Amino acid sequence: MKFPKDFLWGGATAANQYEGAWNEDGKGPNTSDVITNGSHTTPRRITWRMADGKTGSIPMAFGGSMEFPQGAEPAVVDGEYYPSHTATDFYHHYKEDIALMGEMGFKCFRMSMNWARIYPNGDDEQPNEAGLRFYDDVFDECKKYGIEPLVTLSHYETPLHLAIAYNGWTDRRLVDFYVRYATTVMKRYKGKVKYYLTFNEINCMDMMPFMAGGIMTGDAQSRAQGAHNQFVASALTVKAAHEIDPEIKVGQMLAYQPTYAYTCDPADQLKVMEMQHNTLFYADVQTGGAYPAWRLKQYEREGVKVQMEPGDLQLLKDYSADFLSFSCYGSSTVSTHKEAAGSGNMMPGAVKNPYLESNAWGWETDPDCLRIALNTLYDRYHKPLWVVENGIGWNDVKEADGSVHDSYRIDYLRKNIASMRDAVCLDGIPLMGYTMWGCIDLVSAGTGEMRKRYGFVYVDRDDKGQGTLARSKKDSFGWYQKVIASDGEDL
Ligand code: BGP
Repeated sequence: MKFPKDFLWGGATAANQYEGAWNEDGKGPNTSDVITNGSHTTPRRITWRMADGKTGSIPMAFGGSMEFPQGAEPAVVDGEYYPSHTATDFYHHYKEDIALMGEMGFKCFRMSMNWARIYPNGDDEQPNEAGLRFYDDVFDECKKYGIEPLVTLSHYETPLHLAIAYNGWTDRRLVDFYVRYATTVMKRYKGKVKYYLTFNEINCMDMMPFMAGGIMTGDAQSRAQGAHNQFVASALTVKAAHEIDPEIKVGQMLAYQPTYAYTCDPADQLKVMEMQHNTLFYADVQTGGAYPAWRLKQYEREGVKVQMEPGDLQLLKDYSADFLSFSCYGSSTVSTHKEAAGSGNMMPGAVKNPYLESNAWGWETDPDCLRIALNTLYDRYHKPLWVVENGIGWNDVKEADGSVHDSYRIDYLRKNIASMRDAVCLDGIPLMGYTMWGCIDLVSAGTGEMRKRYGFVYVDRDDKGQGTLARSKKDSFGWYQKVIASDGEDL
């Protein structure tokens, strides 16, 4: 069995984890630039400064509320280490990296554009020409190798000024700032970029409002308002895109994983339903075009009042996403019987699935997750899909001769791609492409570590930011090259 000829094979990255050059050529700071390193046992921290110069930090809470001390503003603090500041330096290595992607046979490169590189404060009147020129160069380089860019407009970053002065996406004015930014780039790169994603893993607004929306308050009201404003911004971006160039397709990007019940107790099935609802709410609105009744009831019960402007609901309906893309690394298992073990791919409350293996960070690998995810999402939304993140984090070892023997990665990808192939060839799911996460090594979003590597290409850099940044091919590099060349037949 083979994938269609026009299937967009490739890899995925994000500016704040890959690009570096955080304060070069007029770029402003963004929210990810004030988040320190962590590990799989210690959370990353958001650093702050007071007007009197006092500094400190708060842990990046997952799912909970965040409390900055009164008067504290998130800021870059001397003596701290911030992984995003140099990351793996795509900014100065883009030619080399894109050549490596070309050598693997990539048809597509998912990257994000750094909003603060284009509008340094977010609310500026004029864009930063040097920032625009950098992405022109990147897209020209992609074109040389016949690689189609897929651009995420905001991947876990918001210009820092918008967090401080507006409390991020809780403020409706961000809609205008974002649409100005999106319109600027869609016009500038007309003919060069056909595919855009509006917000990376938009549903992570619920778990990480600072990362997903520059929001400094973690309460339910702030998160709901932040999500609504992002939905409106997405719809207006779809509208603008179609006016600028009917060829442009704008997709939603959702963090998705199948959720299983630990037992056949109906109470466990209800738990699954609740977890799936929490995730799919975001796709119901952005791709489906309407708020689901159950969520409105929940807001009512919790006293959450989302401020909507007249016409918002019609806008969401008229300009829903053209396609639905998602990240999927494995699955998650929930139970009302067992104490949550804290494992299972970032899903709070998940328990260990006895049938599955996991990596050193407790992320379970599930050979059937993609087929299940693709069928579930297509059954519900009937729109083209795109797997824009999938892969496995591993503390790879580079041998003295520069080689990296990552057979575990090949094994993971082989099973996952086979599952995706079944969805396409046996179930008839319209799948646009597949971009493996972190195709060139980059820093981890969850922990800030460098050792949690995903790539086909190793980058010499450690958890403290030391290393030559030299690139070397892992065993999986040649394997993926062969997969692409055979249209996914030779796994
Ligand atoms: C997704 C994010 C990515 C990425 C990936 C792996 O949730 O969209 O930015 O990093 O997960 O996660 P981590 O880096 O924590 O291993």
